[in-house]
Amino acid sequence: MTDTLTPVLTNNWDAERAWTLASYEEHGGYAALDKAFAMAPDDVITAVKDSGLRGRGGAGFPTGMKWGFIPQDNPKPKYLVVNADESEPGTCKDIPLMMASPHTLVEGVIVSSYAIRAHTAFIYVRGEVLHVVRRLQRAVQEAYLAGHLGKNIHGSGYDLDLIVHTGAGAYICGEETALLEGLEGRRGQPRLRPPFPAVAGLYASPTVINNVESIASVPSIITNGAAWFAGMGTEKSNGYGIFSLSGHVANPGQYEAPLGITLRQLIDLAGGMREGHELKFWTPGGSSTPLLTPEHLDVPLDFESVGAAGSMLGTRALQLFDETTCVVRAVLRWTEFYKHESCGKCTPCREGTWWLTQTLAKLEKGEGSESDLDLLLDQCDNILGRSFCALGDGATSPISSSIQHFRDEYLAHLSHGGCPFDHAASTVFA
Ligand code: L3W
Ligand code: SF4
Repeated sequence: MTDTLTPVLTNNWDAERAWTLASYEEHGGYAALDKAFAMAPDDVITAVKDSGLRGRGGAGFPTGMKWGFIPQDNPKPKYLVVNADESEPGTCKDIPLMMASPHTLVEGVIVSSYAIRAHTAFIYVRGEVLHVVRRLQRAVQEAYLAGHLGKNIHGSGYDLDLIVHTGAGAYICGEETALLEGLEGRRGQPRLRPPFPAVAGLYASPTVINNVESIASVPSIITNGAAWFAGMGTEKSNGYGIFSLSGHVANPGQYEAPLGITLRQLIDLAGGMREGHELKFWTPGGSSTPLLTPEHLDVPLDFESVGAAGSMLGTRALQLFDETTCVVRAVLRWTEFYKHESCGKCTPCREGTWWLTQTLAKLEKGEGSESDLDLLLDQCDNILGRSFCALGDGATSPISSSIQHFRDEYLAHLSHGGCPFDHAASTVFA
């Protein structure tokens, strides 16, 4: 564990015009390319495996292992797709990364595509963030003009085309197979897995899909070596990651640190909670990860420890709420989001998220009775593990965890005949 920051991805974010090719190259950018091209593609995969890098999009699947699943004896083209559809409530790391340093991602795409022997790569960006789309398009154009993309990159004989594709603003398109449906021009709904995309992905060809931060981490691993990356973090959760602090903290923002840092340490680095207030509950990785409380302030923020504490590390979207926030209202707002974003493909999620909002809204207004809490948990039970994709499961996380930790607050709504909180004091979910 550490109480210091390790800026790698965020290192040059404050540099003048950090997003330009000139600035990126001035700070050592694109140096990983020649190093990677001097290696056999399989050796690049081995380096990423040895680094211990695990997917930064929420699930933590080992990146090098995923790349190793690409069947190289399959004659079909191979594709790399970057999942830049960041939409999980509270998650706000990939968009700042792409705005501040789009070339880190482009360089990562080139090295990663070379490793899996892809000659076409896509960055799938959520449609609402036009400023990010424009910045990426400009970076890709600069990279082509400088010979970092296109034919015979750096004289290596390796060719790569990179296409920036915009989504149409559906949260479900962050699910990797729904994203592929969208990329192929169809309605974004998840596909059955297996087959996993590594075997049959885009246009039924072997496809690696990785999160922005995962791919952006690859150049530093190639430049500094697998051992350097593996030497940070914890035994099973190696390296560094961007922790996004939002909500009732003095200095919200991006804090890049080794995995295993605790929320207590991060709050100290962020100047504490807002003055005069105390932490009440928090999400470790966006609203799909079960809520934690001040009891968990010293849990190392790595995949294993957060799991053992009853939640998930997820995207390290640390949303902090102080004692002025009504947990029932917060959970209702998140549940309305899941209801709105449910793609409608499967009944437990499509119908279940509607029922969850009905029951929660009733409780939040202080109507109903204690038995509605059991009804709510029963509704969660009929969604969790019975839905087609992780959206349905995720929708139940804030509800079941809030009842586990804050049952009394739900009951207080019933005895008070409505919400006992002054929402204006909270400033979030007001
Ligand atoms: C080949 C196998 N590939 C697994 C691959 C799979 C995928 C990766 C992880 O959901 C979670 C979700 C959100 N052969 C394989 C294989 N793979 N077995 O490994 O797969 P999986 O199913 O564990 O997770 P997922 O479908 O990627 C991600 C949670 O993260 N989350 C994050 C949300 C983040 C956003 C955002 O805005 N960025 O939406 C938060 O908790 O709920 O549970 O590539 O193909 N045998
Ligand atoms: Fe669609 Fe929800 Fe079913 Fe996922 S769980 S397939 S989002 S309806």
